[in-house]
Amino acid sequence: MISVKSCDPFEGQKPGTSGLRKKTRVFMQPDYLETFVQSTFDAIGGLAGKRLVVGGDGRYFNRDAIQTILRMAAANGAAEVIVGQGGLLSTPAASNLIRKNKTDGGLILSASHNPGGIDADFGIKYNISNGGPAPEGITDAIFENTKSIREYKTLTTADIDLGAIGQQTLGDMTVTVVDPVVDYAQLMGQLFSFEKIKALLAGGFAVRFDAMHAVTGPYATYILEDLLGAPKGTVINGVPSEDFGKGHPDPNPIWAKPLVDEVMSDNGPDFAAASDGDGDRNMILGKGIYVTPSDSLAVLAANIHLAPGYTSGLAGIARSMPTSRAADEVAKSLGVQCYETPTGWKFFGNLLDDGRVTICGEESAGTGSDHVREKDGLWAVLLWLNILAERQTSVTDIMNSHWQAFGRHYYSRHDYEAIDSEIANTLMADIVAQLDSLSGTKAARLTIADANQFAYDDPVDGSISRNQGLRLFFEGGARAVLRLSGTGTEGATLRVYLERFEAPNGDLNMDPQAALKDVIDAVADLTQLQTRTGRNAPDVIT
Ligand code: VG1
Ligand code: CO
Repeated sequence: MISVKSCDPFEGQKPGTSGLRKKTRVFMQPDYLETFVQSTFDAIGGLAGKRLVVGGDGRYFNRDAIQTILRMAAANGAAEVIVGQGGLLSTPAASNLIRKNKTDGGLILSASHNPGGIDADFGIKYNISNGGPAPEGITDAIFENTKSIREYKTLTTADIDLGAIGQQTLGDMTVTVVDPVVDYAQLMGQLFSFEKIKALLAGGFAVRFDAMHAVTGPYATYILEDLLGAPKGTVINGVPSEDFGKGHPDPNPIWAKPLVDEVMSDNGPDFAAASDGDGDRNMILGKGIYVTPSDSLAVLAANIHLAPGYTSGLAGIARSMPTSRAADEVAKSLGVQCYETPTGWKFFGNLLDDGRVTICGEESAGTGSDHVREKDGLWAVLLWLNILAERQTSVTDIMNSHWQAFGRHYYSRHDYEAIDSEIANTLMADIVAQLDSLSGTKAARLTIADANQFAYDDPVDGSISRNQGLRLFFEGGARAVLRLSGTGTEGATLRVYLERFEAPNGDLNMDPQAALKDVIDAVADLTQLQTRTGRNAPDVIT
């Protein structure tokens, strides 16, 4: 039993969308990680006799953190911890292992798309026995515990050999080191027609996958190159490094620019994709085309029955509120419900567990299904490949025919990163203060029809989540959403989500920024965000 030195991991702030994320050096302070871990074990009623899965995206401090967690789990009476070899597990693979081994839960070490390294970011989150992120009841309890915790339990033991597959003992606890890839690859083989994808690739269909020096490297190399026969070199940046090659493992047109440039060039691949640090998100590209994540969700939903694991179709679709309403059109045509949840995967868990939805997605490039309880980057890539193999056509053709059938939801997200927190909070508060009087007012060339803050009533457990983003609905159907990021570690990040619908008989081939010009100007006019933040353009446009 070790007394905790004064330490408040959340700094009095309730956790955001995905556990605890801070600078790596903050995590490396004495007792810091321990405070979070013991608070988590206490929040789930202790660990006696329980089994956990532990793994991370391989960033700096991953291995040390795992050794600390293993000692604490043993001291807290756990029966077994299953760890990925080398401490590696992608987030969806960890979710799969929790479900497959029926463990009580798991700890995932990642700050996802945030850069890694001693001067970058680290993170940790707890997942429950369904394999999904802990719901707010548990994250709130962890947060409360961190405020009052006085001591934690650990052992003084040598390190476990994380390289050796098989069982070792730590105190009275079993540590089972497993290959991080095989179970996951097996699951993918059950959901998709590897034969069809193999034939597509053998026919010369060229694929490029950018693992961004992060955890999907070993998964993508094994599945795409070894199992599906794609040529060596199909996977680039495929060896996970502790600082992600000093890059930013965020699969978007800014951080994966070399890949985007390649597909836009004359002799680029037919299909390209990238994944983020922990492997739960994806970017999809075809020759000459970037598929927005919102459109990807809609296309996957409309075509998912072509994959063997989904031949019976969809129970329903769920999307996060800022995600475009393209998926709603698909749901309508299939006669199934489309649920709208707050940002963050944890809200999909109840809907999936209750059998209400089969596929879920977020505008931030997270897509997934009921096969695990996390978003899953490679899953989305393989589903796209399975669909392309069945339809024998190009990504561009699939997009054009989708828009001709359903209309096009022009969409873009503008991020203003690392802005002063006070400026960001005041900007949001000022709009909230005017919310009731905004209807009918002009903003640049548009008129506001309605404005509100999104609140979610969970239809399964009845919980209510309020203040989940500011929504501005304009006359004519355009929409803008403003919210502050919950995953950043420096200042505040303001996300502005912009959307406008164009019917099937309209102009379906505009440049998205041009198509959204009126909405962009309306938000600028209403919030004066450029004057307030001192930025004349967003840092990242997706
Ligand atoms: C961002 C995304 C959100 C996603 C979250 C975690 O959150 O917008 O859609 O679920 O990251 O994804 P925020 O609060 O910064 O907007 V990941 O890949 O970091 O686990
Ligand atoms: Co991620």
